[in-house]
Amino acid sequence: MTDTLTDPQQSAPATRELDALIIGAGVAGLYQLHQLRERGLRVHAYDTATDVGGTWYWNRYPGARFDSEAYIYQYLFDEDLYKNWSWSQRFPDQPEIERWLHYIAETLDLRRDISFSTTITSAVWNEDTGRWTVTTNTGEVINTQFLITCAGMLSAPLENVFPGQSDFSGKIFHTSRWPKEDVDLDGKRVGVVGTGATGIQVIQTIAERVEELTIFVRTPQYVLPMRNPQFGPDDVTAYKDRFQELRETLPHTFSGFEYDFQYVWADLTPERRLELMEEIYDNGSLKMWLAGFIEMFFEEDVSEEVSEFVRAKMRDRLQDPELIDLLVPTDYGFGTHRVPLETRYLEVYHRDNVTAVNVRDNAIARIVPEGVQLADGTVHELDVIILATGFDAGSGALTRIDIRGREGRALADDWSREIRTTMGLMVHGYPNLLTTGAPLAPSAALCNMTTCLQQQTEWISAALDHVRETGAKVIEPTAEAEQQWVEHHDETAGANLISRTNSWYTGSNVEGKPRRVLSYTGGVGDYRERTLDVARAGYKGFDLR
Ligand code: NA7
Repeated sequence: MTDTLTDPQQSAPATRELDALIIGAGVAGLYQLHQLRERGLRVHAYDTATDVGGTWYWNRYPGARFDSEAYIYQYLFDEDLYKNWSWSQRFPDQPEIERWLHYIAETLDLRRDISFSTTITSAVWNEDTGRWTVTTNTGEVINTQFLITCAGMLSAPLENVFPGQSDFSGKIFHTSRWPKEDVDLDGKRVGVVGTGATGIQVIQTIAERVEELTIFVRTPQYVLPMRNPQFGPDDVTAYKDRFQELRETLPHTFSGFEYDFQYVWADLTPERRLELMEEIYDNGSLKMWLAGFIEMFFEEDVSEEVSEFVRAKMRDRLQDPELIDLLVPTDYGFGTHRVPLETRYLEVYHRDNVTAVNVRDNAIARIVPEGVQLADGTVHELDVIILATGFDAGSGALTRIDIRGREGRALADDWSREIRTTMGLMVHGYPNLLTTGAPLAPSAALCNMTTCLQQQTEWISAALDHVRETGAKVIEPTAEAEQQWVEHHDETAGANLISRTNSWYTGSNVEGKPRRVLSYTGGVGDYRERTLDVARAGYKGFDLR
């Protein structure tokens, strides 16, 4: 670290000089930091949180847990690191996941190169020096060659959703800003807005504890029951014995999970299809979605048949026609947005202390001091409001930072018109900015995040090696390469029923956000090959200077 390095575009002198600055100390940031430090780069990570964990630091709401099997969510780059950690169950809860990430940080001794409680507020590219000037909320100014964002795909919460929130006389919590200290919900009248993957986990967890639970339902979800056995020593040994197999297979599957599509719908008799659906459904995992029948993403009649199978399961559990009307989706296909796993979620609606409020046609108008007011004037009186209202996905984490590229362009402006990237890894006009979990790559929506983030961070490390080996200082995708990727991405997405459904997958959950399927839908293995092809071709489509 040097004391003063003045950047011509900034008045404040830089206090730290780096080869690479990493934004975020979650799953991606930790591994990226480790990789670059191993290479001898001067690298430092920054995180708003007080500790490591990213998603698993912020989402500490009641009931937060994996929908990925724990043993595939781990890093696979080091066998000892993998095997010296043991999970207690197939889909562990947030506290256990956070402990695992602490174990990673401690084993790799990462905390010494992370500044916590520090938010990156701006990053300005200087074409003359070929470096970024980065500023934090604590007044630090950092001069860095590479800026690597590991800021999360689902990390920019939609917190101010309703007018009048500050007038509420009780407490409002967004699920991803849940306090570390215990929140007392016992004996309280609690309202939950949002029935996505998060809302479902909260609802099924708190229903028994609270005095009254009011659930505001707008769009119902297809849900799958989770099978979540505890792991005894034999189970742990068994999955650890699969380390090599997992390492070899996960990066090449469609979704980065241990299972993959294996049936051809057209080759199966109706009886066999049903038999297979029952079998896959009973697996109690996301297999029904990510390794059932790939045709359901493309062909309306297959989508309808699989959707109807899941609807029938839901109807069986709900029985009540009013609840069926409210909670069983009919206007979009199964799997065209995130499918949550759940544990007795639907049964919650049968409880005496639970009221389901349909806000599809009678929307939430505002928050008033007593509670939630609907468009028709009805007020639901509450002590606590839980907003499980989701995120400005993919782009939000980056547009909330003032990122200025070549010729002063602003990423927030560019992406307010059209969200574009090159393979989700770089953006034309923003040299030496490398992104993980960003739009147009296969993150979160259809991917086991750790599989994708390991692959992306490894690609980034290799790209930085290449730049350094060639003696160049700067790497940037060409406009043509970016256009090609955007076209390929859109073509892939356009063939898919996902593009027709409204959810964060298409950006439709944020007012004014340009619509585009945010995640690459061509498959994790396919994406990996495409990004490796670019590298093998000497970073074809990237300018090195
Ligand atoms: P999601 O999946 O975006 O869900 C947000 C929920 O909040 C969804 O049910 C929304 O209904 C609801 N919502 C948002 N605004 C409103 C208003 N104004 N009125 C009523 N309901 C509203 O977020 P999650 O946190 O559950 O999950 C995000 C990802 O995190 C998930 O996919 C996993 O990958 C992990 P809507 O559907 O818009 O009608």
